[in-house]
Amino acid sequence: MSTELASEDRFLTGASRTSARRAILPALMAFVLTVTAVVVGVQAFGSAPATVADPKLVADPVPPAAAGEDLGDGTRLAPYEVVGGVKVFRLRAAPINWEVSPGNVRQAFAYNGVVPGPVIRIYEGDTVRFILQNDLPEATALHWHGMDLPNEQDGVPNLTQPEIAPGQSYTYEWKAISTGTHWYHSHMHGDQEGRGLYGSLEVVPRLGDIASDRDYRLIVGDGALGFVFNGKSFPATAPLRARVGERVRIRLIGSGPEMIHPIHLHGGYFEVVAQDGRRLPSPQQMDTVLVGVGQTYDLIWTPTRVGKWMIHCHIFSHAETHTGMAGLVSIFNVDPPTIGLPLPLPIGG
Ligand SMILES: [Cu+2]
Repeated sequence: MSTELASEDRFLTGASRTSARRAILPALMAFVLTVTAVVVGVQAFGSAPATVADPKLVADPVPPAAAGEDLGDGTRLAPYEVVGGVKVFRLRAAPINWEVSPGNVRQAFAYNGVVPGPVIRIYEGDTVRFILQNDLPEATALHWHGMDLPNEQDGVPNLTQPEIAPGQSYTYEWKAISTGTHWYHSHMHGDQEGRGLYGSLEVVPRLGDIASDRDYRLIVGDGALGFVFNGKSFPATAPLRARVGERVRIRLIGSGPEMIHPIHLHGGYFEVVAQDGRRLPSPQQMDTVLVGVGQTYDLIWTPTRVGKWMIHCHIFSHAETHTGMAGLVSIFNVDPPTIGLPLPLPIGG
């Protein structure tokens, strides 16, 4: 009960706080007792369907088109509309049946019907609004990881906002100040994020972004969906395309929720050019980077040879089975250059 009182007290400010507390305390206690009784009753009544993989719980499927343009890495760009100068995004959290790899269907939670949720790409200085509809069988809240924003928009249930109950919607609004590669995710319970409630949040700097010919993201997951890149386990991970000589940007995002993964790229080194959205003053050359939960890294890779080059977690139980590769593996299909590079000398006359 003391937690409930403290929670209510947060919404009172300034000189009104003491007198208001004195006046409303008895009524508040009665109210809290009533609410607690109702909540306990609802939880007892509703606990069984919330924890069982019941097909009836799966909401109406969301057509993938609602999640926007395919970015070529298994993710989709979030569509938005501009209302009074504000970019307005709509996100619907709902249970879905998600095929992690052929024949491996899990009950997932998803934003707009896809895992990861759609990629939110905005510009520094944009004012953005997110209308989140909760069609999950349980409460939720949405956190904007890495964003510099007002505390009440931070998306932490029972700290900066009330929980968003099933069937309710909630609106967030903030101005994009932090730039670079970040992400968004459920901040409710430990398992909502691992079941698919996360996505890439990319803020393009007004003064110029990291130059690249290709822009891919790989969100690393190790929760209820197993070991997944962008919601898929190899061989279902999206094949990535590049050409020799191109600057390929790879945004690695550690969504966890549990583990640290050494992500290794075959075919030479890459440069780590940003961490947690911040440009590094001295990019580092590596072939393996350790991606912890909550971290993001921006890599630039310039392929020098044609072929099929793996990018994978180097903990083999996260990427291999006795019957072949599975889990955290994606393949870069590198084609010859089109222009701009000298072609190999012809053999013979
Ligand atoms: Cu791993």
